[in-house]
Amino acid sequence: MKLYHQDGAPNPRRVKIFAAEKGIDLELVQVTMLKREHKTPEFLKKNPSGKIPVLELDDGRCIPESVAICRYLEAVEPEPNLFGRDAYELAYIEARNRQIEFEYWREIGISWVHGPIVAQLGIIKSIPEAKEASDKNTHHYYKRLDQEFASTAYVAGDRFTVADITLLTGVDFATALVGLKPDEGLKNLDRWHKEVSSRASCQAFGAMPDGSS
Ligand SMILES: N[C@@H](CCC(=O)N[C@@H](CS)C(=O)NCC(=O)O)C(=O)O
Repeated sequence: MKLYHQDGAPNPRRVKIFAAEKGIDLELVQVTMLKREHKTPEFLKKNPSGKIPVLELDDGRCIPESVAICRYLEAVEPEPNLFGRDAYELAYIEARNRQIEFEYWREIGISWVHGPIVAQLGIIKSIPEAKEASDKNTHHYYKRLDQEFASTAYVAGDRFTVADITLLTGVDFATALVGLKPDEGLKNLDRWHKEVSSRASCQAFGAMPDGSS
C-alpha cells in the first residue's frame, strides 16, 4: 500500500503513526504541497479534494481522509485496537476524536491559514482578527485539556487510542508551525504529551518537516 504524504504535514503524520502502532509498512510517496503536487489533475483523481494523506491500495483504489484511512488499517490489522472494542468504546473514542478535530484542530487550522507562513504563499487573504480569536480559543482549550488530563490518562480514557494520535499531531503542528505551543505550567497536558511522544510510533514519525521530533 502507498501513502501519499509530505514530511512534517500533520494529517499524513496521523496515519503514519497509526500504521506504525499496528506494525504496517506503508510505501511513502512524497507530495510536495509547495509545488502544488496535490492539485494536479492526476492527484485529483486519487482525491478530488486535493489533500493529503491518500492511501492507495495495491489494486489502485484510493482512500482519502485520515480517519477513514485509519479505519481501513484497523479493519485489515485489528490489533492493537485503536478505535474501540465494544459499543461504548467505539462511540466514546469516536466522540473524543471528533471533539479534538472540531474543537481544537479547527481553531489551530484557522490560526495557521491566517498566520504568517500561509500569508507568504499569497493565495489566501489573511484576516488578523480570525487568527487572534482562534489563538485565544486554542489557549483556552489547552487549559480545558489540562483539567481533563488531571483525571484521565489518555484522551479517551485509560488507554492510548486514535484520539491521542489526533491530539498529539495537532499539538506538535501548532507548536512547530503555528506559534501555539501549550502554555507553561499545564502539568497534566505536559505529562500526557511526554508520555505519548515517547511511543516508538511517534518517535519514528516526528513532527518536523524532516520527520524528526
Ligand atoms: N480532513 C482531511 C484533511 C487533510 C488536509 O487538510 N491535509 C493537508 C495537509 S496536513 C492538505 O492537504 N492541505 C492542502 C490543502 O488543503 O490544499 C484529513 O483528515 O485527512
